[in-house]
Amino acid sequence: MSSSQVRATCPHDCPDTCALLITVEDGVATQVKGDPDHPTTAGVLCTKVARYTERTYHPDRLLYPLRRVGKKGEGKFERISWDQALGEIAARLGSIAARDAQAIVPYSYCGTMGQVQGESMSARFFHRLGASLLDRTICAEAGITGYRYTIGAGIGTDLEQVQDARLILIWGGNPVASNLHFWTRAQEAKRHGARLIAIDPYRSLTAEKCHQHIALLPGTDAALALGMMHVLIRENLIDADYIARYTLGFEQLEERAAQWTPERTAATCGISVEEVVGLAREYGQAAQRGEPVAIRVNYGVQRVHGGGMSVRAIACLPALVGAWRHPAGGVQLSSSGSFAVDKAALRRPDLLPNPVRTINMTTIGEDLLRAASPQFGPRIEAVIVYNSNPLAIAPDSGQVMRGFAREDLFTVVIDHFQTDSADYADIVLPATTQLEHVDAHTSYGHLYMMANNAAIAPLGESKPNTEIFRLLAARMGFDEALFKESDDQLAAQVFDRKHPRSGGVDWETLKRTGWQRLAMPSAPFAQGGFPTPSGKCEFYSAQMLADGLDPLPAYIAPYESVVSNPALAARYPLAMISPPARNFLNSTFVNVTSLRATEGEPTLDIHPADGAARGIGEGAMVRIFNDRGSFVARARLTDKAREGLVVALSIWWKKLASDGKNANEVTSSRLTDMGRAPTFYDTLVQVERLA
Ligand SMILES: Nc1nc2c(c(=O)[nH]1)N[C@H]1C(S)=C(S)[C@@H](COP(=O)(O)OP(=O)(O)OC[C@H]3O[C@@H](n4cnc5c(=O)[nH]c(N)nc54)[C@H](O)[C@@H]3O)O[C@H]1N2
Ligand SMILES: Nc1nc2c(c(=O)[nH]1)N[C@H]1C(S)=C(S)[C@@H](COP(=O)(O)OP(=O)(O)OC[C@H]3O[C@@H](n4cnc5c(=O)[nH]c(N)nc54)[C@H](O)[C@@H]3O)O[C@H]1N2
Ligand SMILES: [Mo]
Repeated sequence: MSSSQVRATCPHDCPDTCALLITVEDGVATQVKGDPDHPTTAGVLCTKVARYTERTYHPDRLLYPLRRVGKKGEGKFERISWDQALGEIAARLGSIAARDAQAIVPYSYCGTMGQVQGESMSARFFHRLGASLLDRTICAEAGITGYRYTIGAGIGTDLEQVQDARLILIWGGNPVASNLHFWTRAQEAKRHGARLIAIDPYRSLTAEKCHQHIALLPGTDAALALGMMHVLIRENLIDADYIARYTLGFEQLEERAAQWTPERTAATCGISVEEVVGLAREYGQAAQRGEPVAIRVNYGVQRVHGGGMSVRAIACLPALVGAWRHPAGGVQLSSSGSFAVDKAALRRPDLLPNPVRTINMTTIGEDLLRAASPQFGPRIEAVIVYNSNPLAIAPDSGQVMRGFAREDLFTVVIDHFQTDSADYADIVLPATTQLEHVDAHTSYGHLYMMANNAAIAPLGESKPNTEIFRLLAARMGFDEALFKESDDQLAAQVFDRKHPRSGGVDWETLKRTGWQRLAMPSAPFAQGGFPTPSGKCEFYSAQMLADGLDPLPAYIAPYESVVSNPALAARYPLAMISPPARNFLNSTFVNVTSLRATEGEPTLDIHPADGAARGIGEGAMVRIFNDRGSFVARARLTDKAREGLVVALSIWWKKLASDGKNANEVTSSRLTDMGRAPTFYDTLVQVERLA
């Protein structure tokens, strides 16, 4: 028997990007472990990825190309050969492109975070074709845009320093579920006496383990940050020296914050005046004592109308109190901006024959239903889906479903499984998993460049995304050499070796070692050096003004709340959020039996008072609805959800729910204040007991 260990990287959309060791015996992957030597993975994996082999060798893996034989959405398919599949796709795309290639739309997100199996060969293909571009906004664009205006780039507190913080605000994140290796370090800090405060409308798995939980109303985080600024400035808990040297616009910020008295803040956020004042004092006083104070702001705060502003307001706080002076202080939203990725080399935007339109993935439902017009351009005639499951994950799902159900639409879905989206495909193509292909990874939670080696041969006739687009390019007659580059050649172009932070990384070496830390210091802004236009932390942003936004941090009310839309709230009085369930990764892993068994079935957490008012008892089946649609879940009466709030942990596969629907039936496709991003957590609903 032959046995070996292969260095790999977790490909999933999670900040932790773990280093993996795969045990392979006689060509079969038998175990997936966390690399004990990788500093942030530290030998520990989440339950999901520890079961990676269960997903890879799942009996439902797609192993052959398929052609739809039933109606769209019905899920009836027949096996075809690769030759037939590629021939049909190339013929169809070719005839559409002969009229206007912009009628073809790629639809992809982060099923894999790999730079190679993500956007490399696929981007080259679509650019060369002249297809519409895709605005990949479904997750983080609001928050990262607000962060960039303020800090300059996705650079923040180094995860490897967090254990030394004395106060940690966990703001709109649930790291127990969604950022485990941050949580490990936060707990270490806690053991050394640090205070942990969760700011979250819901008592999440994380909030219940913090010293304090501030349960504000969804979408009101900017108000809380402004209220904190008010108290910090009024009580002189600020770092005047840091402000003078390294920030821009303090006077204007002071004026703005003056408007946010603790009373106004408390009323806006639905919390007490003591909570506002107490939070600001704790934060400011710890900083004044010279203690490292850290904020982990996460994407949970930015899935609302004012989501960009929420992140921006929070990102101002560390500069105000001088928290950046410490390696363990500051704020982290994402570390993605720390990496120098040569996207132009990978994706070749220079191949675009002429300027083309951009379709926003968040509004795919609306756009699929749109007619041709001078503003919109041609009607969408073909969608190629890979690394994503739009039928389950995109907002206003009823509309998305009607769009994908169009008989005249040609849809290709490339995936590991017959997802909700694959049921609407004309052709389904089987993709390889991370164990079967090569890739190179950045991270949005740590500072390591990562390599993924293929551990096993592709299962069945599955192929890497890259190979599929290589073959399609050949069928379309794209014969440039860049369509023949191997995955190793692509991977070698991922990290810009000449960039000082890349530390001269070499792909062959990285494949052997698995990972290499970026050459950058912790405490990135101890002496200013913010990558903003002014080089300072911008409390006032001229760029925002130029972009038509308020140049100062501001509170923007949710679209749908009791205060901002009382007429709507009269019919739909409950705010609904649908954050990730611990055992799923977006809609990935929902079909892994052991993980789904742990989550049970779609649930709705509802406060006992809200339940009682509707005659809903523990365990009752309920219907959650608004004008956009409805779905069914089992009620859990719990004060984890504050009164007026309901929580539907997500993202379920529709076909694995009793009613064939999920929480996105009721979410809206309206966009955030900046970044053109979704507002999943800005949703009013009503709930009723099912007869
Ligand atoms: N297990 C698991 N891990 C994951 C994922 C997963 O699906 N499952 N998804 C991955 C992905 S793609 C992402 S983007 C991240 C997301 O992970 P996080 O950034 O942690 O964000 P969310 O899970 O969206 O929400 C986290 C918390 O924000 C709270 N929240 C909701 N609305 C608000 C609000 O208006 N204000 C505040 N302060 N809090 C609010 C929710 O109640 C929730 O507890 O996690 C990644 N990791
Ligand atoms: N209601 C609600 N909706 C949400 C969210 C929420 O919190 N609430 N969160 C939003 C967020 S933060 C995000 S990031 C999006 C996530 O949305 P998506 O990025 O679409 O994520 P997944 O649902 O996990 O779907 C990824 C798909 O890619 C496939 N895949 C994985 N690797 C490969 C590969 O190598 N090749 C190919 N071809 N396919 C592969 C997987 O099998 C899976 O079916 O969902 C958003 N939707
Ligand atoms: Mo995400």
